[in-house]
Amino acid sequence: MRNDEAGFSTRAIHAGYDPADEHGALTPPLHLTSTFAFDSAEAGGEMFAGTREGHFYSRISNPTTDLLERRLASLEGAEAAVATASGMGAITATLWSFLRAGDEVITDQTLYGCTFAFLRDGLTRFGVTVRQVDMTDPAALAAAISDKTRIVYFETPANPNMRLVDIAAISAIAHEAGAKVVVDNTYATPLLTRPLGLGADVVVHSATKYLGGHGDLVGGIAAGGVEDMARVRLVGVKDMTGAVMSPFTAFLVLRGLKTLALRMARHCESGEAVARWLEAHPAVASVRYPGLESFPQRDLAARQMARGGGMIAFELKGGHAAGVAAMNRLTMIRRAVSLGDAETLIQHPASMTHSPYTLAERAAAGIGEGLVRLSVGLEDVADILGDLERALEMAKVAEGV
Ligand code: 4LM
Repeated sequence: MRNDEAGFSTRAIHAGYDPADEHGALTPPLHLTSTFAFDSAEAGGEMFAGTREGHFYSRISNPTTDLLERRLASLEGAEAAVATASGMGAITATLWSFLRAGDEVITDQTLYGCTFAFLRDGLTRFGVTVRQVDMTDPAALAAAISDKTRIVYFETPANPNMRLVDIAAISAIAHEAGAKVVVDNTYATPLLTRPLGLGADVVVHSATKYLGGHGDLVGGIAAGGVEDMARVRLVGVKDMTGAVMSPFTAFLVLRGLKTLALRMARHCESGEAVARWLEAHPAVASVRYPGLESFPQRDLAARQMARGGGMIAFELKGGHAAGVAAMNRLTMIRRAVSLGDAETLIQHPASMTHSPYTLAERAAAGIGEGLVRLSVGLEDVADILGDLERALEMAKVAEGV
């Protein structure tokens, strides 16, 4: 069986590894080493010169991390990948690698809060122009793009309001203008959406979320073409950010990937059930979930996502105060940022993950002050609904619904 012909789960479990190379060890070993001994001084010099293959320092490469990179590249349909210390490490290393003063980046208006802050406050200090458009409308990008635009950047579904961006349409416009397309695929995972197959050039992930899947690590990964990834590794990670993934983290992400398809199936099944339940509840004003008939971009969701995923954004009729009060009444669902864990997590984007935005910036991005974000976990769905029911029942009473 050739690895690239095997199914998704098979590749998530086997790609890039043969136990025969590691004393028959079924589980890929954890190479917890910072440096590697050279056979000779000349061999070391050749590795530094790039004329001899091999690992020589774990800020550049490491066998455990390398396996994760090859496995994730296989799942995303990429030529290569680079693992990083965090999702922000993947994003910053990728953008630093391709941008210089005078260049322009165009991004969607809705982004994870720290990505937004990095673009607004970080890149701009070094002479990069950052422009934001509503990327749910490809015509807005077509009107804004210019020959200075080097990167077009977005998330789909976007954190936290679940807006989708049409990867194929945006990529066609970006490529016409000579810009690279970078997509944050954290919410969808390669199981639901494969941006590179739809025209994107680079995919970035917070591996902290679904890829790791167990809330026990912080990590990131970028995937794309061989040349782009060499640049991200040698410029963005090695020299500019130093944001390299620890081999121990790579070991944990490799373990998480083995069950990615199983976990995502459950996240999607429960996500759909919870979204439908919320939509039917009298205390709920609106629900945004790509698998619902009421989802405004339902056609795009059907084209671009295999299923709706595990993330839901909703607003209660009582707005911000009701949302916060309901969050405080939950007993099993954890009040926590992050997402994609076994535990169901709830958070309030305006005061937490998206607090780097100003009020006006949140309004422009369509991030409501009362929006509540739910990451539906792997518990029995009856228990998730039971906890929500108790919390919302009281909200209903409080609202006189
Ligand atoms: C959160 N998110 O939303 P690291 N890209 C996306 C994200 O949601 C995140 C990152 C990148 C949350 C963290 C507190 C779409 C993070 C950044 O946290 O650096 O691995 O990923 O709750």
